Amino acid sequence: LLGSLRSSSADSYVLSDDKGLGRDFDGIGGLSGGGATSRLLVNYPEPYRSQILDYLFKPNFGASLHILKVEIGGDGQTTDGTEPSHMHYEDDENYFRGYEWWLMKEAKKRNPDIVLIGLPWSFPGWLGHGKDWPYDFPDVTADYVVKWIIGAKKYHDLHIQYVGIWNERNFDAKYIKLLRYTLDKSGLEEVRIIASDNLWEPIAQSLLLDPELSGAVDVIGAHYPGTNTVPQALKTLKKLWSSEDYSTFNDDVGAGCWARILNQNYVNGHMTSTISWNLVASYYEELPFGRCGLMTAQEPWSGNYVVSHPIWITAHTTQFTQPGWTYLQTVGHLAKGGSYVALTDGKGNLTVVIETMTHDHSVCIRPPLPAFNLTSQTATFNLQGSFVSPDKLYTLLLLRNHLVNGSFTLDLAEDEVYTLTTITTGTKGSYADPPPSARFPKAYKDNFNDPPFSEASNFADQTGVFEYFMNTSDPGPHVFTMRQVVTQRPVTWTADADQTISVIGDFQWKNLTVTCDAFMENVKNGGVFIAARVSKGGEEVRRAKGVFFWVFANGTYSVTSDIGGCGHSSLQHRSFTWYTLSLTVQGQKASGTLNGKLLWTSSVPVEPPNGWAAIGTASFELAQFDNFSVVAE
Ligand code: 147
Ligand code: CA
Repeated sequence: LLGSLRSSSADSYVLSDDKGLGRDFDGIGGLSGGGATSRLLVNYPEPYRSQILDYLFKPNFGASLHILKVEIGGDGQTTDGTEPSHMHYEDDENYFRGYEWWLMKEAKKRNPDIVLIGLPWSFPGWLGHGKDWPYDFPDVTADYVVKWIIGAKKYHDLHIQYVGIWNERNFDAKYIKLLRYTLDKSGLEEVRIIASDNLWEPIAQSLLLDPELSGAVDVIGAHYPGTNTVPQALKTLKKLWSSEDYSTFNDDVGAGCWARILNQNYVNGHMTSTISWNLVASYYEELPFGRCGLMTAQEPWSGNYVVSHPIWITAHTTQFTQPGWTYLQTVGHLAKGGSYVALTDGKGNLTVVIETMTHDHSVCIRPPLPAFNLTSQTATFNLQGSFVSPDKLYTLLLLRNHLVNGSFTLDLAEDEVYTLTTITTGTKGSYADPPPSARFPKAYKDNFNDPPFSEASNFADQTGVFEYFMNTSDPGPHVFTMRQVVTQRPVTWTADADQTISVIGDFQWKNLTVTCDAFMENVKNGGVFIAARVSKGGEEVRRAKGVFFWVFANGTYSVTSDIGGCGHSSLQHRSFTWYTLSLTVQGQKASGTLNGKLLWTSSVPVEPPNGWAAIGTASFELAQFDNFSVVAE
């Protein structure tokens, strides 16, 4: 490093608190959900699962995140799957569904100070009373959300510090006020409200015009702000957050995006928190936004995971600052491109983060990034104000290198992040390499008898919610099953299918046999399917193609090439009993058996040539599944 110290031709910058400080820093976070982005994480075997959690949350180890934001599951499709609601039905309450409770507890175990945030995307259908809208009965919605916060405390000892309104959808001023009122009267005065997890407007203007609304809201959360805010938002004097950002493939360009926005969201946009969608890419890569997480953990069957570069970009800020620190006013752009921020704990500690990301190596998924130039450069930072008081000599740690000085000069290369800090506890944590990557097993079985979570391993619900179920009255072999439990179309966030579907396996599968026992609880209008070569999930689930074998309670069956397909063939089978369905797809031929007897053979379209296996129902209805198996070539 000494070799890089220069005295001439350097641009100089002041780091000082002479004129006071800037805004309070609120932390860097990751978002699990919106939706089902942590689905596969929970199925990882130990020690890999704990290692992944350490890379995300353990202080002074990896990303060491300050904030965990989670989806308040609402039974609807929310990007990469559905997450279960704590109230599937109006008279139902259960705070042990899904994996977000578990994830929050694991995060808190590692970092007791982690800030927790909840935000709904979809809501269960009953809450809309038949309308695809959560605000006609705002008291019902407020009560529903507050119950989730109370449940977090009561059943998991989790203190939710912030709650949002409706992700990237309309807000309703009356609802926000009612939410504030409901929180307060439930003894949750300290829970703060973020609004509106969309654009800066119209929430900023609404806050300026409505003092009561302004009194209810603590933080303006904007999504993908492109590092900028708007004058009206600044005028509110509220905290400004990038409450969802990043969403970029986690290669080096994704890491560059993350580095640039972590600094510039404050430098340009006065934002004091940035939250990554998503926390960890733990969903089938072929679902929407594959690998758009801070790291990748999408292979619980192999144990393989990848500590991607955004983890270490995060560490550059998170390991050397904490929520409660304060930005200096002396932050800004570098003369030849890039930016620097400085933060202090007010007790003499100082952290400076410098990023020099070039345009092409820091493009995020959105919004478009205007052109800019950046070259390598030499920068001198002059420490002033309390940072040069004679009794304090700062040891600034440039990752592994030390320099002691009242001013320092650095050669800054392109596409780098530099942290200079008085904090000496940071480390680049590591574990031995995880097992090598492997495809999903070609022979796979689940009898659903041994529930590790509320949902079966590796099944990724794309519409509806499939949960472990116990038939206490069943005398036969189907005591423990998996049951589709959503009986009404949710208040949707995106285009859920009209059928329910859970996908599993290797998207590359072409030739395979899928077998599953199924039981229709809807004696009159029920219908179930098993499928192969399923081509789509997430927000495109309505357009899923594949080979679908349906059996209906009215005694008919059908074979279709897409999830919405119709066409019934008659068959005399009894309803209200268990069936064993089996589907074999081989090249352009398919066949189906019912209870072991060949029922049909058919040719199948060339497209799609491959895809997941799946199970599901013909509508939002109760149905059970058991003894699922796949044998793939
Ligand atoms: C966000 C959602 O909030 C997340 O659940 C997830 O879907 C994420 C994926 O990038 O995106 O939704 C957005 C969708 C589109 C835009 C912005 C956010 N957009 O086109 O600007
Ligand atoms: Ca079973």
